[in-house]
Amino acid sequence: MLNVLYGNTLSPIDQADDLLGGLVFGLPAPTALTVPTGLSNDAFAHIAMARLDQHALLCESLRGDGVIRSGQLNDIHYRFNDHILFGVIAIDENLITEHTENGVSPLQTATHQAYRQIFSLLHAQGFPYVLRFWNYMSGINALTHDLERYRQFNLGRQQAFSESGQAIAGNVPAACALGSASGPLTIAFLAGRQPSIAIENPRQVSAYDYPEQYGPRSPLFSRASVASIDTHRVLFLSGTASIVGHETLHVGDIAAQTSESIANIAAVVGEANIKAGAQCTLQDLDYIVYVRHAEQIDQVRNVITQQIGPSANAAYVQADICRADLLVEIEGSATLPALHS
Ligand code: 3EB
Repeated sequence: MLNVLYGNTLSPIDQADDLLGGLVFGLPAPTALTVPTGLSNDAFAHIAMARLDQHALLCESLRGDGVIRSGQLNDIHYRFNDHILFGVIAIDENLITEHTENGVSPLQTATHQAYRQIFSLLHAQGFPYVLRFWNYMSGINALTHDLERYRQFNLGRQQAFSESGQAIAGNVPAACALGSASGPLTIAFLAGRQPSIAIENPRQVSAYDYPEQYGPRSPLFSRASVASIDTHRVLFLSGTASIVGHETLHVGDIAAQTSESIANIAAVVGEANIKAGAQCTLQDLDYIVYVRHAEQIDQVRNVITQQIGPSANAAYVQADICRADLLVEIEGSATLPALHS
């Protein structure tokens, strides 16, 4: 169902019929023309982030069985089968003209519009449960309109969740939010017909309960979700960083931030095992590692090799992280053994 291709994606694959969609990372940003047709369709997000561990694009692709249909609604391109729907929306803030006179930033408005469109599509198509969101925006730490852009994004996201009748605490989807080198606000999402199990981290304050010092509206995501998709179960590990309680730890120390992130991942996977019977180890996940400073990749990789193991399946890209003092963020996914009754 879910696989992350780490190989050289420039060699096309033959069977793309079961491809729902995915995300492609590269710098300059991949386009429909530079991604091999076997690995792309309309439901692919193109993210302007340099891959650090190989001279190849990174492609995270989602596969589904049975008949796959495609659609477009306003700015969303999506594909779906009987069980899941994957979609991508990209909104160019430069084209937003409304609200700016009230001090509402174009990014906040774009985020609000994007999430409203997503929830209305999912309602119309009968996939009410979002399992995972992927959020990418340029200049994520830049200060405009008197507010860091990530915090503007959180304002628009929270507003759209509320207006769309989505929970703003408790059972919220897994997610990541990262800064790209350029390009429009791009949000990918995977939704299903059954709720997933939201997992929190006992070492961390839930993101939806972060205090106001991190912005006027909290981020909305769970630390992981365990989704049942037809006969499969999948663990989606949200972007995980060096945060304990609600505070960033080890400011300026890349090795210690990586190690703390792995301790958080271990805690989240432990919770998933307890709360959802995930039976998952750190070696079972496929990881994407976002590194703020490209030259620090070796230090990050050394810690991952020591703590997860030499065979850790990790791909590395350069990205800005949503707090200026965070140097690394790690996300992952794993297909889990089926539940036996
Ligand atoms: C954190 O733990 C790090 O805003 O959707 C991780 C995953 C982070 C998702 C989001 C933010 C998001 O707060 C940042």
